[in-house]
Amino acid sequence: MASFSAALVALLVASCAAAAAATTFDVGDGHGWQTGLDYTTWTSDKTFAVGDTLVFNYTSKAHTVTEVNKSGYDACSGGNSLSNDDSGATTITLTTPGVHYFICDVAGHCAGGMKLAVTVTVAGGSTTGGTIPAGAAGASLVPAMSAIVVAAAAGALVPLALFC
Ligand SMILES: [Cu+2]
Repeated sequence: MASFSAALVALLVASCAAAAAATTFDVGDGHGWQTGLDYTTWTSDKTFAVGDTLVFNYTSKAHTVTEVNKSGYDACSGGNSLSNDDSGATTITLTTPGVHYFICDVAGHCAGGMKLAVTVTVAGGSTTGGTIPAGAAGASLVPAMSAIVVAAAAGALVPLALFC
């Protein structure tokens, strides 16, 4: 029984770590935040969840990272910005699900490609009525659920609560 318990604990720890894992995305990867890139293409193969972080790297004062609403994004207007930074290294933690919009508010830069829209899903794969991409979200949920079922069967709900 001891070895079974040890295995169970290891499974729980691994599951909790997987469920809680947040991803840090370097916007534009090695290219950073600049004109001439297509950030729609950059996001196309990525899944963003609540708790993930976006890091924008650029020359300080040369660009801004301005969070806007959809109309600001569509019009390339930072007039009603939700946040704004031009420090050169802007870190944005995605704290709410839905679509988040970012532009560069330097004249001409948004039109030149510096606009980013990311669709943020609820971590763990539950849905709030939206647009969960198939695959990635569910894949992390299933092992976590399995661990909970196993833990319940073993009467280990108290340790589970401690670990998560
Ligand atoms: Cu710019």
